Amino acid sequence: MDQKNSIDKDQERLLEEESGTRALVRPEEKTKVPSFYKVLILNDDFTPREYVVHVLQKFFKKTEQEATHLMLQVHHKGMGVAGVFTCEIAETKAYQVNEYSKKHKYPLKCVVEAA
Ligand code: TYC
Repeated sequence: MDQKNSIDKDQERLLEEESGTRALVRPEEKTKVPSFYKVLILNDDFTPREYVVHVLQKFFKKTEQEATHLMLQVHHKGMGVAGVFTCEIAETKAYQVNEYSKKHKYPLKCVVEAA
């Protein structure tokens, strides 16, 4: 049983103890924990370094220094985390970067992975 479920059960037991009856009422609105997704940026042999820095600044709001550092990490290690977002935002960022790079005729790619 996961933690959320076991908390629900505890709450149910408390309600029963307080009222001396079986609980018919469960907490109405269950708050959902959002899932997070990483946008990975992949290395390739053709995209210019300055363009990668530009993309990281434009789409991931990195400073020039942060963007340069991440670009070099990706260049040496093969990939890096450009950002962590909820599912829809992560998919949108990756799509925007990939389309933008196609338009500029560079093979730069972003992919989304569960965080
Ligand atoms: N490897 C590229 C080059 O040498 C630079 C680069 C870095 C490309 C990071 C993509 O995500 C990337 N021009």
